[in-house]
Amino acid sequence: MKLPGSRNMRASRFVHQRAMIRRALFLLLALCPLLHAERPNVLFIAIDDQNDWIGYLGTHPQVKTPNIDKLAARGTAFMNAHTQAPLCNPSRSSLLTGLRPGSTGIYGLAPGIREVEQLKNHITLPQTFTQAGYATSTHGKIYHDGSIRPRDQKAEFNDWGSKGGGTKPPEKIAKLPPQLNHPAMDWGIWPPTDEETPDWKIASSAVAALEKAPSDKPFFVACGFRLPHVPCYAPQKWFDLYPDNTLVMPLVKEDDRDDLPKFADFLHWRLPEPRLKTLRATNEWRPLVRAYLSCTSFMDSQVGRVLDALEKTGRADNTIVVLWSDHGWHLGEKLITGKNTLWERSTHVPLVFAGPGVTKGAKCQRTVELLDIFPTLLALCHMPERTDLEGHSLVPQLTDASSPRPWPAITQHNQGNFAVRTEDWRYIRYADHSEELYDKKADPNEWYNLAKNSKYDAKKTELAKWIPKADKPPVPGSKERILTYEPLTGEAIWEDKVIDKTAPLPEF
Ligand SMILES: [Ca+2]
Ligand SMILES: [Ca+2]
Repeated sequence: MKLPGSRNMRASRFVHQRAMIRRALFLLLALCPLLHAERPNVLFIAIDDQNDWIGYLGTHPQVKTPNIDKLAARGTAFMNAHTQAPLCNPSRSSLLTGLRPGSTGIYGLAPGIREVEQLKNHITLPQTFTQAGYATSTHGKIYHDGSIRPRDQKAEFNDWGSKGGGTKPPEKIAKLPPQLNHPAMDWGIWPPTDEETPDWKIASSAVAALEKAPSDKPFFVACGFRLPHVPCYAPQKWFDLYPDNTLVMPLVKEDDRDDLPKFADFLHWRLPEPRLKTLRATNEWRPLVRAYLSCTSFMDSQVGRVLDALEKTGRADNTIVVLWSDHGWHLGEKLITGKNTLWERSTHVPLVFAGPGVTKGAKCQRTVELLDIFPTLLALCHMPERTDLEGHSLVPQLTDASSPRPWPAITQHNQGNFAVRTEDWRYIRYADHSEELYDKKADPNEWYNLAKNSKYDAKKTELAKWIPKADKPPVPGSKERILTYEPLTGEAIWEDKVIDKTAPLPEF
């Protein structure tokens, strides 16, 4: 006999079971992001001081980078990517925090991010992956050397691999004047074998991490190469790729600096990097260009070793590879060498993405920023979006390289000095409000500063609107390559010394 209400009881049990199932499904879905197998791996490759002399960019007719070009062919290569800061520590601090230099207040070689009060607890790019349960490791130079104290290291990456120690030749190879006695200012054939170089050791460390990466969770392997940062040393066979009598030298306009505002000098007022005049006087210009190209090719070969190791793991199809350089380097253009400028050779860098979700063999002409790497990786790896990051996901361009992107690329060097790069223009405004403007289509070498021509006033106003509001003074502890400007007195101060504005750009 059926009791009255038993149907109701069954119905209620059924409803209850359904609710349980629904709750379990909901819980499973909620946990899905934590199911590591769902997420792709990341191989994060950084290059130090690598300008745009990379095969796929077509900017130097001679440079040989077959491995980076191969990566570009199996992914989307950015033709117009720019750094946020033309110096290691501020560039890397920006990329890894996802914040512009004007927001971090980091402009010099110190301090590191964790010594800055407002950034102490900021979740960085590597930390995001570490906290999401990835097996994370760093090899070589990802953060600027020494910028993360040992006690803070584990919060960034689970494992810290080889930094890539190297050796010095018995004596300096480059014949520079005694005033240029900085240990890094050297270039030439050294050491005898590839295996003795720092970048070989860094690649080996990253290869080992790929080989032993646990199979039950995704990995994030960061591999930061040191070349072609000075000293530009590579073994003989890499120099053999560029015989001296075949070298294609950078184009230089001898009076190129005559139309620059004086403030342009102050950004690189006194540096260990030699000026072109010194290189010519010592017959070191060609050797430096040759060494830089050779080091780029050697570094490329080590990128190849790491990419080959990734293939061998069998996990390449589920690995996002991103390759970038922290900023460029002049080799005579604008009569200088080194970084610390707001011009193309300092700001334009290689940037390549490859892997799941990335169009193969595409070249994107949009101006993009290194700042975009962080939000792009979050999107590609199905991580929650962050509203505090200042870059923009490149997923639209990785899906279709011709997707529009409304933002220009902004580079900042010290407080108040900005470059705004669109596909057609470069506009520079210095802290004293002096300006430069280049028509990139008509003048790719940035030889003709149009800023004083009133015909371009509207263009300058349009571009200046992109200059970020956040423009912090250098944070406490800032040092090395710090330039400040006092608007009330008009004084420019380089590394704590007032600049004599009537003096020419120092030669050494
Ligand atoms: Ca660098
Ligand atoms: Ca000029």
